[in-house]
Amino acid sequence: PAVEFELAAPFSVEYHDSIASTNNRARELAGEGATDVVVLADEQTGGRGRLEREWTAPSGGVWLSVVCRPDIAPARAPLYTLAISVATARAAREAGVDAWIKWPNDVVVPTDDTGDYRKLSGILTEMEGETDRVEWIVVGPGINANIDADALPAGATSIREEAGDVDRRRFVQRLLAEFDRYRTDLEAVVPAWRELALTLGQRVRVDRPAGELVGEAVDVTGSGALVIETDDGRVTVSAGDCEHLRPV
Ligand code: BT5
Repeated sequence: PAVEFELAAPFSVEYHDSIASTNNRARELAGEGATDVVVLADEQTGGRGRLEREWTAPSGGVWLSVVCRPDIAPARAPLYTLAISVATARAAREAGVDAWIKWPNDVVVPTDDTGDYRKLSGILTEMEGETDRVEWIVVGPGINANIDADALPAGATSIREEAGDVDRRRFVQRLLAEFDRYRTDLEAVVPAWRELALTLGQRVRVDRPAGELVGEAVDVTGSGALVIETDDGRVTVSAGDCEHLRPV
């Protein structure tokens, strides 16, 4: 059964020991008109990644989804993903992890200086709305917190593996405070994001429905799209068009 408690104003929290997917529950609440509600779970049995991929979410993680109803155009919604990745990376750093952001939606820990990394967190952002106005946005970060690496897919890491267990309540508190600060000051998101970005300056390969792209990641635009310098000039890729990005 869900337990409700106050965590970080202005958010109220609905906590579940186990749930299929916090994003599914948050979408349900969003449909009922809820706002500033955080659905938080210890374990997910049907966690979702982007593009219908699976998200492994055993007990000990921080699996949460925030329901927001901002008065913004849908084109600015990716800034919510960047904002929560900034908040996640900062909270992870405070827990002692060498956390960096990999565009568009991962928080990772570099393994060496070749650009290789392990994934600590991923974000699933979903929304509904008209062409000119967002109805609701659900921002769902999943963070491998107090979990052994062998309970996670290859290429993943956790706060436990990197720095030892974290107080999850404090971690969530910190994450939500940072997120709240940036969602109310969207202009500050991209500058903050740049400071934490592993991707900028890297030579990357991006898989898109329109085909593969190789070049140097040079910047993000004001709406969170990645600018890549290719042999044929600069190309901008939105998060929605990115199936996969890896350093090459
Ligand atoms: C993501 O998708 O990275 C978004 C994950 C969002 C999960 C959160 S948890 C709270 C909320 N409720 C949900 O149901 N979802 C959100 P994507 O970029 O598609 O990456 C998915 C890929 O990451 C998978 O195909 C695996 O390769 C890998 N993966 C799966 N589980 C992982 C984990 N726990 N840690 C690291 N990598 C993982």
